[in-house]
Amino acid sequence: MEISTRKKSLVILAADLYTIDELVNLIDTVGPYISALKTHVDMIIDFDKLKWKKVLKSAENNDLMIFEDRKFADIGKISQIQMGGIYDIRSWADLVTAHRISGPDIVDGLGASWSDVERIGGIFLLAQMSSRGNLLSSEYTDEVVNTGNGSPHVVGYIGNGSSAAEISDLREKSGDGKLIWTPGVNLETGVGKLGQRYGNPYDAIKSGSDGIIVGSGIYNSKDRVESAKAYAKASWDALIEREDNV
Ligand code: S5P
Repeated sequence: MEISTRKKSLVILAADLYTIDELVNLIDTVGPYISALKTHVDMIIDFDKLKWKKVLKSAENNDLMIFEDRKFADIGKISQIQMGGIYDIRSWADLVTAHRISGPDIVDGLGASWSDVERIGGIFLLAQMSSRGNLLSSEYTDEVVNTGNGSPHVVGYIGNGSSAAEISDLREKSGDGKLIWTPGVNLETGVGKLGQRYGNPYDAIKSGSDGIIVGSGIYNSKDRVESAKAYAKASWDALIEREDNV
């Protein structure tokens, strides 16, 4: 939120591109208008630990936290080990996503993996999803919030950005102590590819989201800078209006 306030942007960039150079180019282009960088490191076809440092450097230069959207889901002990491995996520990610499906201990496993390398990081638990037909029921969301609100490792929740009603519901359940970040937002709302659903970024923030996760809406647009600015403005205007109404 401090970075968001400095940049007047609640945009988390979903940088879903396939090569390190493309990624660096995208970050350096829209960096000033976003507040965090979301990666899928296992999508990168030319991953190399040394070359990856270019991405980390670019994120640092642009004042961005790094959010690896690995969606960990295994038992606590295995998730802890998976934070290492070939990508060594624990050594560079500030934030990661995790499912609550295997039980509450996954959050301690992930927390321990950062301790293993003397770092601290935060977890976003998937409380809702934007894709149609997902199995994250309202009762499941309750369990996610129970775990998350009771854990110092969990800094927030992923909510369904395509539905203002679901975001309000999640905000009511989670209270004010955790962040809600929402994918499934696009200035052109509607249906995306392969079951992705979209809602409006302004509506998402007005309903209680603290960060909009935007991918194709920025990297697929003809003018990435203008597009990133438009998402930043929509998100910031909505936050100001929301806080004015409190
Ligand atoms: O429910 C979800 C959770 C996530 S983290 N729905 C999602 O779409 N995401 C992620 O958000 C997804 O992995 C992708 O990186 C991004 C959405 O991309 P866009 O191109 O649809 O904006």
